[in-house]
Amino acid sequence: MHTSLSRTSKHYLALCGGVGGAKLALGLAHVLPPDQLTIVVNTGDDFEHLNLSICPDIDTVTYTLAGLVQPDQGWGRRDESFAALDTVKRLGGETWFQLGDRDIGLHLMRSMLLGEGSSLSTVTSRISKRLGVTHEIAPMTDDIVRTTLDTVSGSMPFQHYFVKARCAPAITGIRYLGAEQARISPALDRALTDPGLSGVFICPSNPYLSIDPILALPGVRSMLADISAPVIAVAPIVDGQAIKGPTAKIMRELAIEPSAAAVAAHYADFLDGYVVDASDRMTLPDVQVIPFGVVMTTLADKVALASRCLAFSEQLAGPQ
Ligand code: FO1
Repeated sequence: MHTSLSRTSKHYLALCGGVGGAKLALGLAHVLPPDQLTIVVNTGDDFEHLNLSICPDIDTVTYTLAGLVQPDQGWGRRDESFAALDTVKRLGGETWFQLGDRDIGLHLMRSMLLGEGSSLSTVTSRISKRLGVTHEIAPMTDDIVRTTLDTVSGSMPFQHYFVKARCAPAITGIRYLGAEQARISPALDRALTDPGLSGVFICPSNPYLSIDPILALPGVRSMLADISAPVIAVAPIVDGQAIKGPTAKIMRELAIEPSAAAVAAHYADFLDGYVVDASDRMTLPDVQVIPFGVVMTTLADKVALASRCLAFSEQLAGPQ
């Protein structure tokens, strides 16, 4: 694990949300050594629930890289039990958010450590290392940012919209409360200012719910536009359909035609390379587009896509 402030070797940064992003992050962790990759994760989904500090995207990435994730749903722990939640139910508490017993153990530790004054970066690093992850996983910020959905049924915090309301209410707007005042995390700052930064990968996460909270932090968009390292995004949409989750539905509700091209347009101010499914081949001004299998089902798919992203970034960077 790299902790030094100056790096001499190549270094890569991945920006990601939960399930979809974690798949590419896992692939990248297979093709890059721990001292060459920083994975920075969205925290706009975080919330306080049952007095616990819950960071679903950080935990999804951590469990995925630790080999502990529930493989079918892509979040939460494998081999999970729900005895604690049964007790919450019996006592009349809220049970709409499925917290398993093993998962709750992590939330207890994080809540305690944050309560003692540790930063989310420190706590995330400690938890991921203790679970056996050797690559650096960091929050986008140590400050509080909360994604809030304005919908036809009123405004709601992210998890209320995503889990409790099952993404059903039509969206009229998305806000990242606290983002304007937040500072980027030390790991994100280090990566973006590292002279050895050789590539940035925007994982195939929901652009509006998972990547935009990171881009909303002061300086991130402009730094991505200014860095010499290539910025490469992987399309989260294939042939107008979201690979996973409500991306296409949200785009329609925001009056954006759901397509891989529309996602590229959303990132246009900093994008250098774009990886799309073969069915979405396109030409874009100032962006090189390559076709590749972006639907990651097996570990081999994840590793192959990560390898292709890496080769693409080397090609875009040119001879060093
Ligand atoms: N997603 C659900 O759809 N339902 C749940 O009950 C749920 C519980 C949950 C608990 C811990 C955790 O780390 C993630 C959990 N997720 C659940 C996933 C999470 O809400 C979303 O995948 C992300 O926030 C979106 O990236």
